[in-house]
Amino acid sequence: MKALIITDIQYDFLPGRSLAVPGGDEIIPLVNRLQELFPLVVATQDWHPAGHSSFASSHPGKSVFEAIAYHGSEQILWPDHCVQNSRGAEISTDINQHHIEAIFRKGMDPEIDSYSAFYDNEHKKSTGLADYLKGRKVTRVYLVGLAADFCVGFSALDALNEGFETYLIEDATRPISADGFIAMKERIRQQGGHIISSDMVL
Ligand code: VGL
Ligand code: ZN
Repeated sequence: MKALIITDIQYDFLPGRSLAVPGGDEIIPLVNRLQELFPLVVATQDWHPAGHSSFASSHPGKSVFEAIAYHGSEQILWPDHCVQNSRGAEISTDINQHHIEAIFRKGMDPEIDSYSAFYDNEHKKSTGLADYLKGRKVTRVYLVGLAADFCVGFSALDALNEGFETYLIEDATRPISADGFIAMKERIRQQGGHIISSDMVL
């Protein structure tokens, strides 16, 4: 059984919004076409409380995109984004939601950021996605969405750790940083993941 995981296609990650991923809107028609090919589709939603510790605005004197040490690990400081119940946190209505069976939210802990669809960045709490997929007899996962070098990439690494055969569909994702995505793809390949193009699925 295979599943498609659609990561964070929310307004704040789309052009013109606070944490816009360049070209993020371009993937939406392809993501919708891909959904038709999967017996199971799930999505994730970045869902931060106002004043989240990953926001630069929560750290006076610090700038957006600066990396700081926080709780003993590195935290990149982001513009305010995907605040619970805000318009920016909504999944784009251009995404067909008829096939999406469940939406896994992440980033609710005010003190811990959460890129992966499976675990927070300190691997303290599971979203339940791995158990959900295993309960549905999924062995192979395909990842699409935003951003390639953060939430999609870290989801792929966790999927591999959870024992799923893992495919990142490169043209159905866009990165915040092109260089960051090159490094992420290397990590995914080293751990046994596959970087593929949508024409290998369609
Ligand atoms: C993301 C940075 C902060 C993502 C979420 O969805 O890739 N990136 N929060
Ligand atoms: Zn976030």
